[in-house]
Amino acid sequence: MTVQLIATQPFNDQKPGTSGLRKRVSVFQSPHYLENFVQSIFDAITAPNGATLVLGGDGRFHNQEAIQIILKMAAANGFGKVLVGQRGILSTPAASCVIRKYQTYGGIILSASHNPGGPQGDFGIKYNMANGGPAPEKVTEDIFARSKEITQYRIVDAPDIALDVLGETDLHGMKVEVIDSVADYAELMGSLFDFAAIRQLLADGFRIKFDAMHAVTGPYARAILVDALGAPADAIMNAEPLPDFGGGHPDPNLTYAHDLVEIMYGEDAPDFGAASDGDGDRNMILGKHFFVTPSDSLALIAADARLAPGYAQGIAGVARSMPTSAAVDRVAQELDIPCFETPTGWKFFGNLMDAGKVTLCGEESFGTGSNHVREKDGLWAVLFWLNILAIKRQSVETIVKRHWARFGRNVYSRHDYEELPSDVANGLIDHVRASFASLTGKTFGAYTVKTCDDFSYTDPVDGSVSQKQGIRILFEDGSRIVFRLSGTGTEGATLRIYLEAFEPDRSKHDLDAQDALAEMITIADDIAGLKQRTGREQPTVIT
Ligand code: G16
Repeated sequence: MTVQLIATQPFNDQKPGTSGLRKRVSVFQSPHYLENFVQSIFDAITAPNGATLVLGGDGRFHNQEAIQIILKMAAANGFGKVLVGQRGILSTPAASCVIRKYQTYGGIILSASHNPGGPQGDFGIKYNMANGGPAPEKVTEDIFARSKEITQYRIVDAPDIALDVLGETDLHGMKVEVIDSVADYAELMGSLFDFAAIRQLLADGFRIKFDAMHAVTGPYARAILVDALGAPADAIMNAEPLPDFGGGHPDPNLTYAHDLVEIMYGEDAPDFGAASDGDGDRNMILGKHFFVTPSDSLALIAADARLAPGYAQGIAGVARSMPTSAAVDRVAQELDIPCFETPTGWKFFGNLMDAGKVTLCGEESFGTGSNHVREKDGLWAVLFWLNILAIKRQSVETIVKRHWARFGRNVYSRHDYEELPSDVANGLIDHVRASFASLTGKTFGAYTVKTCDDFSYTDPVDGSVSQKQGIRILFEDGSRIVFRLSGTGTEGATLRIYLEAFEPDRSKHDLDAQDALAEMITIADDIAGLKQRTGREQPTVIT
């Protein structure tokens, strides 16, 4: 076995987005592409000789090949040990859990999350720090800077390592330890939630359906929901992880998790439904014929956090991304705890959690989590809901409606326009930005614009500033429209429009969100010239 120095040339497109570098599989398969980025990570993080790394991915197409390359590069770059999930698999929250539990230097996670997989699909890679969370912007900028000047990478010339059997192997002096992908994570969940109460709820006939979408959470859900909590095996659907997610789009929302949605809105629907995404960090929560928005889910969990043993002492504070609805702000106000508003991207929560300022965090993009790890966590959210349901013994719909009756309802929806030509999307954003002065004070039907801005965030812990994180049009009555371009797409640009209105009147809480927001939807079109600029009559996805 020898260390090889391979000459290479920089690629100019390795700038990490909202969550790491995501590209088509074919891009990652092109010569030196993955290797350049991995070497750029290793150069940027300057780990001491002999450091330990965690490595795993969501099992999508190209996962195995990439794991082998990264192991050989880690050995050539002086790492002492790599903890790798069995068969190269670790859900994103499980990777975060393992990094924290074994106090490793950091970890590499291979995932393009909710983006489709397979040879024509997407692949992704990101670096997580010793706290278990995604690298902050300062580090991703260093990685990007290295990727623009790289001239060579280091790799060991060695045969592939077997990853199906647990145990330790030597790779050019570096230990490769294959670990159980599920065990550490399942143990952590058992320490946070009232498993006995959930087991009793299920034994009493409460029916659940969890859609793993042929992605990474199948084995985790089986170990926890079926083996530990006693749910029947058929409570989990699409449980077998597949490299192409069975041809589906592993994004747990009303459009892409349609199999589950049909069941939950059909005859004889189960009492509780949930789905997770490609790498297990997102969640969607459903009741019988009822959808819980991620923003409401966060607010509800915050309000009832004390029902779960891991949070029985109360929560220190909450944080949400700017486009997430202000439902959780109202709960924070009543609990008299701080509430932080950050840019989109889980990495912005890390400092707040490390500093003990917040316990719970969430995003409208189907992400909810807490300081138990430093990633959002799909199954954690499912277990939190089951814990609450096991204690309250009310339906999902009743719990949500009682929450609205108490706090008021932040009516909310997100409209996505996927795969727009980049110039069209950028033109639209520039146009709205250029209209700030003329919009302020303008009245559209029942709504008057109070102010407009480009959201900017100063991290209260390290003082770092992130600018241009989305355009906010704020109305006099507290309603708002936010325009933002996604940072996770791989093809063209995805425009996201976030719509929110506050409804204190209980008699109107049953209205469908699209109906309640109809006027705002028209105003968004007026302000941005949506239909005319995009040539689209409808959004691609409505959540
Ligand atoms: C990632 C980030 C999230 C973010 C989401 C959507 O999630 O971790 O913090 O909210 O993307 O980002 P965007 O609106 O820029 O597409 P995931 O599940 O894809 O890792």
